[in-house]
Amino acid sequence: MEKEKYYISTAIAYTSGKPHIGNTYEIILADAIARYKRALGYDVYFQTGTDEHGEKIELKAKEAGITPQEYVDKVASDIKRIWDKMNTSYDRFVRTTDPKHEKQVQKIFKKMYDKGDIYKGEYKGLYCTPCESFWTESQLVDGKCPDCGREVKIASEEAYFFKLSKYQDRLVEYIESHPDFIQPESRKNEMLNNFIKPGLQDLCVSRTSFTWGIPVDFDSKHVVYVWLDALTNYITNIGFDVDNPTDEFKKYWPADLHLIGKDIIRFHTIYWPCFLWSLDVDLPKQVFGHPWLLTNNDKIGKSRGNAIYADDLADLFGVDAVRYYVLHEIPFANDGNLTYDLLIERYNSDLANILGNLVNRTISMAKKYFNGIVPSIGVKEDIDADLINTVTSAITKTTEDMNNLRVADAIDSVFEIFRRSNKYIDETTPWTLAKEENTERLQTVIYNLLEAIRIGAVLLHSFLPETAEKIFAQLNTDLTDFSSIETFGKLESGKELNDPSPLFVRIDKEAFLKELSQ
Ligand code: ME8
Repeated sequence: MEKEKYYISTAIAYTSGKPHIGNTYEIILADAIARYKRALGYDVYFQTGTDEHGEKIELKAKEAGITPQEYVDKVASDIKRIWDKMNTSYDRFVRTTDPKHEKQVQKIFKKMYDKGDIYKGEYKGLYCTPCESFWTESQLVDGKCPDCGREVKIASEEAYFFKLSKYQDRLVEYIESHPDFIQPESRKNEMLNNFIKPGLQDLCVSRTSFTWGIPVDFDSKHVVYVWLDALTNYITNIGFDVDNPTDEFKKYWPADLHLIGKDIIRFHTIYWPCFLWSLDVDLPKQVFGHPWLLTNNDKIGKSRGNAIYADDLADLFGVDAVRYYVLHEIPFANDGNLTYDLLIERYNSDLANILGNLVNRTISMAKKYFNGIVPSIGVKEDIDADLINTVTSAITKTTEDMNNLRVADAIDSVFEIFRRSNKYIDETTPWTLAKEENTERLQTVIYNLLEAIRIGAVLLHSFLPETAEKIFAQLNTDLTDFSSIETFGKLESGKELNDPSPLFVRIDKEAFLKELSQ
């Protein structure tokens, strides 16, 4: 049977500078979802990449004394390096300076123009250069850009406009009749009430004030507005063509999920649907605007001097510790907070204590009591059923959470298995059973613990792949896919375990922070 497809994308990151941990959170979140869907049996296509045009980048390159292309090549490779370092399993890393994308954007612009959805006019407005956005007077906050708080300038230029207004009623109707299109729900109301219903103005989709962009091919002093260029990445890179879309496009589009940050929901749920309708293309099934990661409860910003980078954190704590922290600490709809202090606390309590100790203790006991051979089930007691129930319901709950994009809840559901297993050790006290030479009972206890750990690791793999693989290696098992966890008890008795080695070594917080501040 052909697998059901699942197309997930992240935003494409600006190549204005190195991405901070907030930007990196997004690719890790997408990765956990993509891996989980693959584990469930979907044919996943996972796309990410970089957004490389615009005035800001042109200025940055000038400051650096290099060409914009040299500048974006450097930053894009840094972004890709970080995505790779964080062990993200994207299928394609796309760049908006790819000539194939550029060609398609020109064709798209022309098609919209020929259709009458793009027309030539004059633009006068308040423009925020860093955000590449025009604003109306009423959208400003204290006279400044509502997104970044910086000065805006009056800008006027001959420009092409896209007829957003034409699609306003259709957009309201669509959003209201597709309650899952914008997630979380609160964002949907914000879009409808604050942006769409008050009235959509036609959107300026070309610029003449700088040159680092895709030229409008029939009027080359104009470059295409960076958001029209950027948003179309989702279709151009899977083979969209205005005349002749490829089979890949027909297979994967519409995307199942555009995963983006809450600050760019507006672009994805207003401009993007209207652009797609103009091209007679279906809309993506869902746009999820994830919350932000803050540091010390403050927005992370390159210019604020408080940027923390994922690769630095990974060097200090390990890739999976960083993945765990960001996935666990940012709930579905509320911002999460990151400090070294909090990260070390989570690391010690969840990774070193709950998970690391459990695996280490269990394998060590199996070594000690059974020479490292997985025992078979002996005598059962009621308490076993409770452990097994917890494991079974955690599997169901994790999948439910993932289907609802509640990734922080899902990882917590997986940890429920590890917490319950630790409790099971306290309840059954295997060392007493050993002392009493109650081998039959001890066999069951150790078997159940090993199997609970294996099942936990199968689920954990989407979130902390490297850790899960280390656990599989210690358990010496090939039973690592979802079909192996349909029932409790598949771990093969008689197999020899490998030697235990600590997964996460406890960190001495005070000493660590002291050293860091020096
Ligand atoms: O917005 N916490 O690129 P970008 C979590 N090029 N997520 C954050 C964040 C934070 N502190 N700060 C930013 C762009 N993000 C455009 C996208 S898509 C067609 C074009 C998220 O590099 C942000 O919301 O500024 C966005 O989803 C992603 O990081 C890349 O941001």
